[in-house]
Amino acid sequence: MGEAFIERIEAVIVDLPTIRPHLLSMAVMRKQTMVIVRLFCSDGIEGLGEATTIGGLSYGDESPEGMKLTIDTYVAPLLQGKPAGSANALMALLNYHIQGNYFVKSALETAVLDAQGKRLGVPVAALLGGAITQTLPVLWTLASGDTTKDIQEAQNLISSGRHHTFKLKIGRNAPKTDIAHVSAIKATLGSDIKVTVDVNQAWSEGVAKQGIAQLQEAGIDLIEQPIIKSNFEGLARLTHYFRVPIMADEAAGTVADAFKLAKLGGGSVFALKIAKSGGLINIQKQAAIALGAGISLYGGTMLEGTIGTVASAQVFSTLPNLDWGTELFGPLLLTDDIVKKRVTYANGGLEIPQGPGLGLELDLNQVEKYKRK
Ligand code: MUC
Ligand code: MG
Repeated sequence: MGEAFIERIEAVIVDLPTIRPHLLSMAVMRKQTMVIVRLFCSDGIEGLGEATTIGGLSYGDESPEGMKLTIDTYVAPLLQGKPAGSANALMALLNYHIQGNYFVKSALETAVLDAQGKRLGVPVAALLGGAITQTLPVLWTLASGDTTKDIQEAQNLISSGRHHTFKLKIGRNAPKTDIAHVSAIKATLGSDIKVTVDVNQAWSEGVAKQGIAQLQEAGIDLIEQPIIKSNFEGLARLTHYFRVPIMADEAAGTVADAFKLAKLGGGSVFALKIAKSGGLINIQKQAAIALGAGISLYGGTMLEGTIGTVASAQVFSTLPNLDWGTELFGPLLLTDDIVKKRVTYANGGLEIPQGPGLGLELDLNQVEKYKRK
């Protein structure tokens, strides 16, 4: 049998309802939109990938509609007929012909790795050097916008054993209001429960200096992306100034961003996301930079559905310095799914599917139901 090649690539936009509105500083999510990539190969194997962003164009600079157009118009014709087995070769080709578009590249690379894993009968993590763990710790984000509801939600999740660490999204309200909200939640949950805060770039450096001082005082464990992503030096100043760890999220986009931040000391933790970095293989490159610089890692999410979440989990499971665990709870924010078997969350963690590739199967009836018409 000769080498398999790529026959066809399909991109489908799917809208799935969320269990409740999810409030971030820059957007309110009432549904999640994902672009599902189906990569059909000449040996009959299909690879799956996912390109998902948050709130249309309010978080990243690729929209679901734009990502589908990019795949249909530029990516599919470029990859059609090419050997399917080498993600490195295919990504080099994509990077040569297509600038930016990291979310799209991540989805394509995921589909190539999924197909190759299925072909060889191994999980994607095995193609990336092998997994260190088959489960990953997962926190939950409290983002209903209401302090009492958030506390109730956290207490229910603690007693069911599903999560024991929580992230709070702030930056929509005046700092004083947000800090009171965070402090009330932390005080109620107590010192055994870790609480982190994501400002999603909403504060100026001056406001951040005052706000973080109060959050540190309230016992918050980690501060995520307090200021605009382009202010690397400001992030370094805050990292040096405070005892509480500062995490770079939006700032730590690409491999080059990770290198520049590491050089400056911008952040003592990096939030890694396959969509920001342009794929799973780049996550390992960012992780190597962090390892060399003594920076801790956190497995981030673009609030992907099951395919993007499992792709992230496959690469995160290979990282030795994932000190802050992960936030791979995306599928739990959705009322329904498009895969045949949903992933399992228990005891504060995600069980990573161990089947070939991503270990997932698309449910075509569900895709039809939620597909944008
Ligand atoms: C972000 O910036 O971290 C991740 C979890 C969540 O609730 O929002 C995302 C985005
Ligand atoms: Mg964040």
